[in-house]
Amino acid sequence: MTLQRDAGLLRRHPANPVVAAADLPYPAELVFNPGVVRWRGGYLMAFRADTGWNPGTAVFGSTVIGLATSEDGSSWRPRPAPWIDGAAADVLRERGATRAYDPRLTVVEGVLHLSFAVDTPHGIRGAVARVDDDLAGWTLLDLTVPDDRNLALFPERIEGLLWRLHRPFAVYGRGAPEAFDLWASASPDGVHWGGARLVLGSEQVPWANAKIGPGAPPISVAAGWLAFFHAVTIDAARELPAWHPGWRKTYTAGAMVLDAREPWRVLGLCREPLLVPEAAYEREGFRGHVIFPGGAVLEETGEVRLYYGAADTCVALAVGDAEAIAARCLADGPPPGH
Ligand code: BMA
Repeated sequence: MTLQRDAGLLRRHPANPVVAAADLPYPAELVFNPGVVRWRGGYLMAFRADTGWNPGTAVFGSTVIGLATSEDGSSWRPRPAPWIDGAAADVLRERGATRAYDPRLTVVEGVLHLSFAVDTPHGIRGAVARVDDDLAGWTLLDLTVPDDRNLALFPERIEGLLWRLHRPFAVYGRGAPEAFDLWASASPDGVHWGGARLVLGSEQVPWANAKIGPGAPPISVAAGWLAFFHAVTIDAARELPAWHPGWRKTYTAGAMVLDAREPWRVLGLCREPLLVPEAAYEREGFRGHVIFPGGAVLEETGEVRLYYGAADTCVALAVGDAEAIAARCLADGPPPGH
């Protein structure tokens, strides 16, 4: 499968990568997969940082979630110490967690929320947590049943309910390997979730031949919700540059518009990817050719800043016009039926 060119709706920021491992004041070989929100007049980022690369086993010894702050959204100051170590935090460790990673941040009704993936010996689970105002502590609200991850909360209640996008791993009953889809579910309180609806099947994304998953928490646009996602294309014949031996998956960013009141309904899907790995920092690293969007900030000017992990190695930023991206999704129309 040949990857299409990108839709030409985003520009990479000249300061890219905006956060790299060398910027961290603690040991890290990789810093990637950021969640970003506007917070207290500035910007707040949560990211994944890995250290202790073992070339023999091709795994990292430790994964943590770190925080960084910024006044302008492009120059970032990491905090002096890691924030969450999934293997050490009591509430996760007592549930058997071995690591926590891929954070997303959403301010819901003025309260900062964090969602992230948790590896456990009984499967991968998605966590939803409420964060204290001073960022010192957090309260776990929900851990999904396995296997599920890439949780992204909507920033507002819809018809009185909280909503999240997520990506369960339907290993049996789905046919093709890794044909995983994007779902939504709702909750009255952030603790009890249900009413799951399929949002987008991986087969509906024209440039993907494997799994898809939610990216950044959706942002509000005139027609509904603009939601960014990641989509995976595997070329079995082409090994990609990576420290990870045998890496063949290309991750791209895509966009769709969801209905304002029925957020599982896709009003428009941009038929071309929004970002395809092209820059050196997207093509080379721990896993080359990876763009993994986790944070979207809508500015008052209408500009959207999309923050993404690049090559599973650093954090990068691309900017565009939110309504223009939504308009392209709507012009392309809803995806063909499930
Ligand atoms: C996914 C997750 C992400 C990672 C991506 C690309 O399955 O593990 O953390 O960025 O793969 O390697």
